Amino acid sequence: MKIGIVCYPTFGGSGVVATELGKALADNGHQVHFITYSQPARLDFFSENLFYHEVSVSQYPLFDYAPYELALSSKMVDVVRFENLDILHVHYAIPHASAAFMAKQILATYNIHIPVVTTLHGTDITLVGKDLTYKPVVTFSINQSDGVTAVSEDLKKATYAHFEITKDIKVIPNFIDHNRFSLKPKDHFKKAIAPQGERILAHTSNFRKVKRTQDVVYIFQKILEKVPAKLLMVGDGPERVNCEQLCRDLKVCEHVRFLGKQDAVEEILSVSDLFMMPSEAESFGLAALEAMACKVPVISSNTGGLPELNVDGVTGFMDNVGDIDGMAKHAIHILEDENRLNQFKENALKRAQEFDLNLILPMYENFYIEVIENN
Ligand code: GMT
Repeated sequence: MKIGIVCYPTFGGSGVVATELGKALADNGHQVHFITYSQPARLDFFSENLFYHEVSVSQYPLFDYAPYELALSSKMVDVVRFENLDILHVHYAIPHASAAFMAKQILATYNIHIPVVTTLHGTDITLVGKDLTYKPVVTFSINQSDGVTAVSEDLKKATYAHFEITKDIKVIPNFIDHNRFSLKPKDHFKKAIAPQGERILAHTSNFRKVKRTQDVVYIFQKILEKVPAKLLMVGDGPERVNCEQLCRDLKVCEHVRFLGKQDAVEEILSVSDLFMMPSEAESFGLAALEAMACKVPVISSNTGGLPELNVDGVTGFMDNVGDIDGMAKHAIHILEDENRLNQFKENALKRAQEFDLNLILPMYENFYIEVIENN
């Protein structure tokens, strides 16, 4: 198939999923055309089946807000027409689904009928999408998509709850490439971080409010009272400064490292004993799956799609959002006993294998075929 993929080209979960999906489809012999405003973060190599079309927005003094969505629709029209695409797959509803709708209408005037698949990722529904500023457009463009997928059952339920959706939504969970995310021998790195054999805890996110990153620091302080440990905070975003300040206030700075945005997250996860995801909302929790694939158990909140990934008492534990004491207690329970920790690590990997790329990729391929045939 010739597939157009539209996504945010950033480190965010939806962009990562879209890019990894495109790469895997290309490896499987499909021709994949990325349509975004800059080269996706994980697409920095050459492959004969991968193409990248940059959307550039012309500036004009009249524009306080340059019309990105129009530039995107125009680029979609261009790529579909001249590359003869079979299907457009847009990730994150805003504004990609509505831009695709417009492109579809324009293409129809050329007698080209391109089916559009929209994948809902989370905040496009639970946070931004249900805001009245965007809701009518989001509802309309989801209903106008020829196929709709969501990354968890919970997100599917939330979509039906918040919007008047007339379409079937197919759940296709996120996936992991075990070739990249697996336990790597990084003992020298582990020794440098934890010279006395301390346990290593990790958190990776975009440090937005929804991630409750300060909870990570509060939980860590409680763990430190019982178990010698170090904390690695990976990523960057608006909450990072508050977390740094909190570390100073709680006097735990010497045990915490803020590593900023990192490409080789799998290397950091490879030296970690426990991953923390206390998010307020999380439609899937891709970062937790990446950790589990590197044999790292997860302490998380029990919100959104996380119960579909993290198995309570098996691959980690889940507590209510904001239950810092509960999460600390469960973390200590895992960390204080070597055998127990090893069992949780094994369980985490086993669970992650259920989300192997090779199992999930055919679900997308079959869905594309179904949508194309019904178009
Ligand atoms: O987590 C974020 O803030 C980024 C966001 C995105 O759309 O890039 O992530 C969402 O999509 C990911 C990939 O499907 C999911 O794993 C995340 O759980 C989801 N985030 C939220 O629902 C908050």
